[in-house]
Amino acid sequence: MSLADLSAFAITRKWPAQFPDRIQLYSVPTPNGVKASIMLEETGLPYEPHLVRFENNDQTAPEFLSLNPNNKIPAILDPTGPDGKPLALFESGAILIYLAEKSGKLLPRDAAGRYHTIQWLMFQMGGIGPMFGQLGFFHKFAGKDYEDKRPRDRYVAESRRLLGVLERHLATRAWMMGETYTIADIAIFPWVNNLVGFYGAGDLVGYSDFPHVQRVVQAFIARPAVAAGLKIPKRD
Ligand SMILES: N[C@@H](CCC(=O)N[C@@H](CS)C(=O)NCC(=O)O)C(=O)O
Repeated sequence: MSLADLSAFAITRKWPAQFPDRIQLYSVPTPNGVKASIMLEETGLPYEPHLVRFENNDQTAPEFLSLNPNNKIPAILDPTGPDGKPLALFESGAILIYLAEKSGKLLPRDAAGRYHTIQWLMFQMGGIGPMFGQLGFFHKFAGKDYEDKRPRDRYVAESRRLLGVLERHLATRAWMMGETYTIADIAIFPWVNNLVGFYGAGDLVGYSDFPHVQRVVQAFIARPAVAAGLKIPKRD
C-alpha cells in the first residue's frame, strides 16, 4: 500500500507529515485543543501531533489559514476520510463528532442518545467555552487590570450559572450521558478543569458549591487517555 499524498494541503509544507497515513493534528494543549488530543487518545486512532506556536502567530500563517480560515486550533487532516479521500476539519465540536463516527466510539448509536450527546456538546461550544474563556480574559489575562469590574462580574455570574446547570444534571449521573462516557464529557470537562486550574477562578465562581461537578472532573482527569491528551501536542 502506498503512502497517502498530502502535498495538495499547504499546511503540510509548514508542518511536514512524518507519518502521512496518520491523522494530522495541529493544536496546542489549551481547553479547546485538548478536546481533539484526548479524543484521539481515547479512540486509539493513529495520529501525528503538530504544535502550533501562538508565540510565533503560527495560527495566522497562510499555511494554517489554508486549513482553518478562522485561525484557531484545533484542526485535523485525515488522509483517509469519507470515501477514502483526505478530509480537513476545524472546530473542536465537529472534530469530536467526526472522530466518534470514524471510530464508532464515544457517541451513542441510538438516535435519542446521539442527539442528547450532541445537545450537551453544543451547550459546551456555545456556552461554557465562550463564557469561561471571557472570564479567563477578565480574571487572568489583559482584562484583569481593567478598573471597571462589571464585564468580569457578568462572566463570573454566567459561568456560575452554567456550573449550576452541570451540578443539577450530574447529581444523578456518573457522566453527562449517565453511565456512558461520551464526547460531551470530552468537550465539557477540560474547560471546567481549566477554569479552576490554569485560570485560578475557583473561588471567584464558588467552585466548592458544586461537589458533583468536582467529582466528575476528578474522574475525568484520572482517565489515562485524558492525562495523556492534556499534554499533547507537547510544548517545547
Ligand atoms: N470554537 C473553536 C474555538 C477554538 C479556539 O478558541 N481556539 C483558541 C485556543 S483555545 C485559539 O486558537 N486561539 C488563537 C487565536 O485566537 O489567535 C473550537 O472549539 O475549535
